[in-house]
Amino acid sequence: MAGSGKTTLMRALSDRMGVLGQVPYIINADPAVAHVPYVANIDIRDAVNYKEVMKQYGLGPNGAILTALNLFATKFDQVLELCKRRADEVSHVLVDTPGQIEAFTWSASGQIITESVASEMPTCVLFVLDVPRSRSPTTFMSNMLYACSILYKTRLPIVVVLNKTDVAKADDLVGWMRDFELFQKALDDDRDATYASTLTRSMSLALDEFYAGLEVVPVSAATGDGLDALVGAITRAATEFEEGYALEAKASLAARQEQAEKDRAASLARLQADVEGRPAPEQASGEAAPIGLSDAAGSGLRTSMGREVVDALESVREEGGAAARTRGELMREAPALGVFANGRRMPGWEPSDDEVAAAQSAEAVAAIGAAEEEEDEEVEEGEEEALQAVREMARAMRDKAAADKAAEA
Ligand SMILES: Nc1nc2c(ncn2[C@@H]2O[C@H](COP(=O)(O)OP(=O)(O)OP(=O)(O)O)[C@@H](O)[C@H]2O)c(=O)[nH]1
Ligand SMILES: [Mg+2]
Repeated sequence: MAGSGKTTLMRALSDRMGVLGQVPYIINADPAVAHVPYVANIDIRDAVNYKEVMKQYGLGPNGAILTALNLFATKFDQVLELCKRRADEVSHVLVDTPGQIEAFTWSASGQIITESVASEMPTCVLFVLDVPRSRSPTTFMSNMLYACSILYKTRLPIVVVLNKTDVAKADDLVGWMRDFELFQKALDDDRDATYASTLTRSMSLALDEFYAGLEVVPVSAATGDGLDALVGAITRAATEFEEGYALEAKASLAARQEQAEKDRAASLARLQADVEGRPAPEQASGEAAPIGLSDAAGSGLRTSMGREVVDALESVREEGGAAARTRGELMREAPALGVFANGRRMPGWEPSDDEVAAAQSAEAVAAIGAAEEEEDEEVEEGEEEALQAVREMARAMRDKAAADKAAEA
């Protein structure tokens, strides 16, 4: 859900995984996020310039998010290749999604991305809810409806993550999910009984058996509470995936891949037409059109805890977290992505070896600069070693580039 703390949770979860000796690899699939508090190994913003998409295609923020995601999805096979190359080093791949649920769950590109990931590795969906904003029975039920729709759409194991428990306890919500009677009682006690609560009661009768069995974990991304339980739930979901979902996924994958291939071709054709200033070919049926939410949706819904949360996050920063981020920095894939929408090289785009080498050495030099600046701050022991490795790598790259240049001359 928008503003429920997905991005903050990514940071907290990856830090915690680092402490537990796991190596998370993070993909940021939100083109509109201004700042990510974690190291994104693959960042959609390195591939698609969202503001440029708004300008070039005359779109509002939500349309641009969707178009940027479409562009990213057309290149997702390359993203997966990058992930696969890291398979031996990495324990988990975490994907941070855009806030508007429609933009991901109900879009063709969201589906392509989810299915592509699920075709390569055990996959589960973390459905993050904002506890302080979900405490009325009606809101709770609409969230359960969302959870069921995600279940229906993705057919993947779902973990319901009840976030911001530092602000409000999640006991009621867990009780409502697990015990039908408790929820009915809450509805009876609801003083704002209206038409909506009658609808809510009917929905609970129909949906209870679907959501009652879902994994649910209360957490606070700000204080780190509940994260070990979340890691445990993710591990169980992976087993569940392998035992059940994978078989079904494999059976239907071929058909879906064929459809995805068609969508991808149609999307490429439209983009090509756009780039060449021709009228766009007709939209293939079944593919999602840009959603029409008002620009203010999302930002207006956000429960902003701002500074306090940032401070709290800093206070739960642990050794492993810092080391995980340093390790993440070593695996940043920015140069391999390139800005394809902006540079108009999207169709058939492939960076040349020289481009990759140049970008990598520029990156390494930038990493040195950043590392040296960071040295003022307290640098943990493990972090120091990793930084040393970055520096050595960068030095070697620079020396090699200089030697190559000299040899050429
Ligand atoms: N108190 C508290 N605030 C939180 C917690 N997690 C996130 N926040 C705050 O909630 C707001 C939204 O957090 P984000 O991580 O940006 O949420 P998001 O789901 O990624 O937002 P979108 O990507 O825009 O949908 C920020 O102000 C965070 O500081 C938490 O566990 N406790
Ligand atoms: Mg976010």
